[in-house]
This record gives sequence, structure tokens and C-alpha cells, in this order.
Amino acid sequence: MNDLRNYIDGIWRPGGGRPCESIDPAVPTRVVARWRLATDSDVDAAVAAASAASVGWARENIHERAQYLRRAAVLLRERAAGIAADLTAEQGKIAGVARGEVERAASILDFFAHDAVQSLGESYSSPRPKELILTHRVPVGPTLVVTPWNVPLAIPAWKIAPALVHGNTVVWKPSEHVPLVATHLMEALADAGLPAGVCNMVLGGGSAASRALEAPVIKACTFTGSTAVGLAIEHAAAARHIPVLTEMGGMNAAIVLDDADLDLAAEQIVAAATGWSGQRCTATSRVVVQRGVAERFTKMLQDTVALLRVGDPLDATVEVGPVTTRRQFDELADAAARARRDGELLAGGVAGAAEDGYFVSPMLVRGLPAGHELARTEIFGPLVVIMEADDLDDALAEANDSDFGLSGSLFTRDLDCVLEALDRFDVGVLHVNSESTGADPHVPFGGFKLSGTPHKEMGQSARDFFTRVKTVYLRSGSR
Ligand code: UN1
Repeated sequence: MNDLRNYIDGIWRPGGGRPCESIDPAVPTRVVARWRLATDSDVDAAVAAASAASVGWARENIHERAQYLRRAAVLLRERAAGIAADLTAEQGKIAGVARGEVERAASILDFFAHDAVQSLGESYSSPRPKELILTHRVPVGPTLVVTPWNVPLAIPAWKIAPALVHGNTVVWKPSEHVPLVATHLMEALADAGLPAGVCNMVLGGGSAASRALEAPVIKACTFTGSTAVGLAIEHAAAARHIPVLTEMGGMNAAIVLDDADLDLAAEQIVAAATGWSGQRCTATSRVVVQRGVAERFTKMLQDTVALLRVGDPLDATVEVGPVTTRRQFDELADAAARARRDGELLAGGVAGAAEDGYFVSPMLVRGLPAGHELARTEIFGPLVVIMEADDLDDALAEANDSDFGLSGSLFTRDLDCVLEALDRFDVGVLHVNSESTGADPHVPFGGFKLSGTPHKEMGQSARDFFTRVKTVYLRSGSR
């Protein structure tokens, strides 16, 4: 049994709070890890360590800082098999996807190590003699990183790596559902030799994040998770006037027009709706299909979903593993009942009891009244609501009728429709003829509306968030 600890000021220390367990969602009676919840004083110690280490870390050469990330990436790859097995056990990802996430996290660390050799500023001409005007980047300062359970390695990697390479120290609070997976990433960073206090991990609940956020020495916060928590974090950060990045919910729509390659659209939409058991903020949860092909396309979605195998995430023939938490399992069972009551549940649902694993077969729902809550409220799981539209205008109106605006897909071969959607599909990430999921490390990622703050993640956007730009007038010391 794993007995997990916080990592504070370079030391693995047990938390002082109540005992907790993480469980295997495929076999919920199986405990995967135990630990004691971080207390306020554990959080305070982590914050103090991040504060004490911050001056030295900011002074360290960026090339040296990058080396720690590269070493951690090597360690993740060396340990990939064990980490992936624990990811499957604690979070439920099917084995192949779990291995993919370990590699994704390692390549994100490598990617941000490369920031050391990127341009860090600009130079401007001066209207005065013997003067140069430059921009120079300095760290934001100790940063609170709060991460979710659905992408427990890659999301922390794409927040922590740019924070560290740009000279910020970190207090990281991972989700309570995945402390073992989080510990693997923390171990890789610690074993890479990071100086004490530079990156600290506290295995706490939501109150640990709130407490850290109140600490005056915390100078920025980056969060991925639910909209409710993200908004509370935004308010707390605004009250302290510190930069905050939130990446929250999605109710992502895929528009399928009459002229689309329907085989491609069905394959991509089903992958986007059911991959990782639909537990992806970029998952497709609404399909808006043009009336002329609606009947045919709905049948194609049914046929594609029917081929999916749901079950043991270690079985290589399985495509859909369990959902991660009991709460989601119950919510999805409830959603299936509402879908049957108010519309037509064409496929899927919850067949077994929670005790036998949190397995949910991908659900296709149609015939709901306009504005029904199943098409408006994010349910983190494999559930797709199918709607019909007359034409592109109508489809865009349906797709945009959402509080969220993370990602969206458009399936068509009509360039005019694509150009129209480029301007009018109100999402932060638009996929033309491909699934709504995914995010590449060198490309800005983030949503509109309630899906998050305007700051994007990854690529150069990460550098922009984790640094402050100082304008420097550099003039000769002699007349
Ligand atoms: C992806 O689709 O690979 O929580 C990115 C999430 C998003 C990241 C998904 N923040 O699912």
C-alpha cells in the first residue's frame, strides 16, 4: 500500500489531517493509496518554502532551470510503465491512453525546457541617441497550481513546467482523487534535483487551495477544473489583484452540415465524446446536425457507438474504461433517467451497480425540448445530445447557445461555411473536420466565456502568463 506524503521544502512529510484513500474506479473496493490530508500548517509550510526559495530560483540561469525539466522528463520515461499502471488504477484511463499521457507529460517538460532558447523579449528603436529600448521578462513569483483528476500528469506538467522554467516557485495542489499519480510527477521533479522549496506539493482538499491563495506571498494562480471552483478562485485572486488563469468547463458542440464526409464525422465525434470516458473538458457533448442528413447521421453515430467495448481498462480490446468518481457515476445514472423521461435515449446508460465498477456506456440522446438542461449543464462523462438545425446560421445559433465556449468542431467541405464559422463559432479552439479534443504544447489552448479566463495556456501564452514584462530604457553611461 502506498502511504503518500506532501513534498515541502525538499522533504517528503506526512500530512497532519484526517486519513484519506484513493480507490480504483474499475474495482471500487480496492484502495490504491492512503494519505493524511494536508492541514493549514502544511499549506503554510509549503507557501513559506516557495517564498524562501523564490529569490534564488529566479536568479538561477534559465538554461540551468531547463535542465531540471529535461532530467524529470527522462525519469518519467524511465518509470513510464509503473506510472501508467498507477494512472489506470487510480483514475481509470485505459492502458494505452495512460501510457500516452506519461509520454505527453514528458514531452511537455521537454517542450518548456526549450523556452530557455526562445526569444524572451523585444527591442525597439529609440528616438534619443545612445539608447536602446527593450522588454525584459521577470518571474511573477511563487505560484499556486491547482489541477484536476482527469489529466493528472499532463495538465500539471503544462502548468508547472513553464512556471519553473521562467523562474517561479510553485505550490501545487493536485486533485484528491489522484494523489498517487501526482506523487509520481512530483517524484520525477524532486529526483531531477530541484532545489528545496522550488516545487512543493500539498495533498489537501479545496480549503488547502483557498488557504494558499490568501497568502500574500503567492503572486499568481493557475487552475484547471470545475466552473464553480474556478470562479471562486478568480474572485479570490481578483480581490488580491494577482494574475489568475482558469480553465473550466465545456459543453462542446460539433456541427455536421449536409455536405460533410459523414463517416469521418461519425468516427471523430464518437472518439471525442467517448475517449477517456468523456472526461475531457474538450469532449464533444452536443451534436448539431443539418436536417437533411440528421436521420442518417444519427444512425451512423448509433452504429459507431455500438462497436465500442466498455469495461476493464487493462483489457487491450476495451475502448471505454470506468468514469473516475462515484459522484459522476451517480450523476450519469441520473442523467440517463432524465434523458429517457424528457427525450429519447438512443444508446448507452448505466447497466451495473456502482460496487462493480463505475462503468457507463456512452449515451446518445435526442428529442429533448429546446434549452433542456442536459444540453446546457456540463456532465463530465460520455453523453452526447443530438440536435437538428436548418442551415449553418441555425446550427451556429444552437452551438453558441451555451454559457461555455471551449472547443467546437465543424464538419463540412464547403469553404464558405468554414470561413463563416471561423468568425462566428464562439469557441477558443475550433476544429474543422476533426474531433474537438486535444491540445499541442506549442499552440495556445483555452476557451471563451465561462470556459476560462482570456489567458491561454501552453506555447508562448504560457511564457506570457508566468512572466511580467519590464520595459527597459537602456542608455549609455557616458554623455
Ligand atoms: C485535451 O483534450 O487533451 O481538462 C486537453 C481537460 C482540459 C485539457 C484537455 N483542460 O480535459
